[in-house]
Amino acid sequence: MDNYKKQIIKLLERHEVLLSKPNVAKEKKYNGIYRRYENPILTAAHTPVFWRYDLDPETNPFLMERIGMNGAFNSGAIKWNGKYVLVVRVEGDDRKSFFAIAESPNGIDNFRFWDYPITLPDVKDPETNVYDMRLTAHEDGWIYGVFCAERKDPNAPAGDLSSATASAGIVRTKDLKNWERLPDLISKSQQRNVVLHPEFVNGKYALYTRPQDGFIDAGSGGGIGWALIDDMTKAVVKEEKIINFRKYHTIKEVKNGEGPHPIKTDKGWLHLAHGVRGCAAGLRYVLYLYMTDLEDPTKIIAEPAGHFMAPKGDERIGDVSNVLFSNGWIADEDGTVYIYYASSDTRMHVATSTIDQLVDYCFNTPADGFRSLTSVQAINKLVEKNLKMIK
Ligand code: BGC
Ligand code: BMA
Repeated sequence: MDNYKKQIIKLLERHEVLLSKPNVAKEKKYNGIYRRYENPILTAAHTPVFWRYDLDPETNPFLMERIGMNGAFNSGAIKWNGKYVLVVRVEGDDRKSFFAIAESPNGIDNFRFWDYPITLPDVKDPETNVYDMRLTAHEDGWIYGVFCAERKDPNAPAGDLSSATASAGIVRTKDLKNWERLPDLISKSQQRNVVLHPEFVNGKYALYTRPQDGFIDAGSGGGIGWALIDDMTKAVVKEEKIINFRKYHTIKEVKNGEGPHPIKTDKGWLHLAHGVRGCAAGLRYVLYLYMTDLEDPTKIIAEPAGHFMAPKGDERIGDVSNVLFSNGWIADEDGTVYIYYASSDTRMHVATSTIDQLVDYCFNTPADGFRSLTSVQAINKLVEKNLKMIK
């Protein structure tokens, strides 16, 4: 065998070692709420060798990487034909994001990308960049993907090459292979983090929205919104109300957004969201949970104070440091919840819990009193009760 072939075999073997590495829970760090795992489940290095290398000795005599991958993060998730399937935001070295499917037999390791990334059909006004798809198997029979479609701001002054507009792109599929592109959501404000609720509400589709005045600035509005939509094939936000607000001196002071669609439980809809605050290090993204009423999904019935998960250890560092972001989770029939979260716009991780634990967390973690004093009062109450138990 010639040397070139041997090098290719070595590349593929090393890749296989990475993909098949078993993942185990960090039991020692278990906080009673969820388990983190030792290894990221997906990184740029998990993308197929044949996406990155030209394997032809004629055209690539040095066997160099031709198309570099920069990250694999912010993934939508769905259980599909018994497999744990992610629609991953892959970002190339060229800063363009695209979607690609990776699947695992057990939800915690052995994630493998399908051979080709998803080629999205275009809409009339083609976007520059796409990212952060939320998947919803809707009761209408379609699987929808709602994602952010970003374009250069046509009204930006000459020389400003950074201002952009964000809108919600929409696709649907029945098999995760053929994707039908629908027109982008029409809304008077910019929209990122738009998520389709899985059930009809009053006979209409329901969207969690995140209206913003500008691309980064929430402006006077912001918060997680709610809008009823007549027709997903020409979706228009007519009326929008904020159901989960930003608030001074909380983990969601600057912005917040819905993660994946909420999970239906006996006690209400269980939501996973992200909250953002500004600090000297830049924006800090953390995850939080809240619950809404089963009959009225716009009514908050529980919201624990603070973050549910924040970047820890290696998670803190990456392309955009100090970020945890999640737009995918899977609730299994046995009540296990697989939380797929990304760290620092670089890699994907999984954490596991159960519906019962997450619901208990939501109802029994003290709510925010919004002052240092109220936080101390919450601690005192617990101390008083506990001391009676142990003394
Ligand atoms: C990036 C996103 C980011 C957004 C707002 C986009 O250009 O691709 O990752 O969320 O800007 O900062
Ligand atoms: C956002 C999100 C994510 C990203 C985060 C941090 O606004 O939509 O794409 O993880 O910024 O860069």
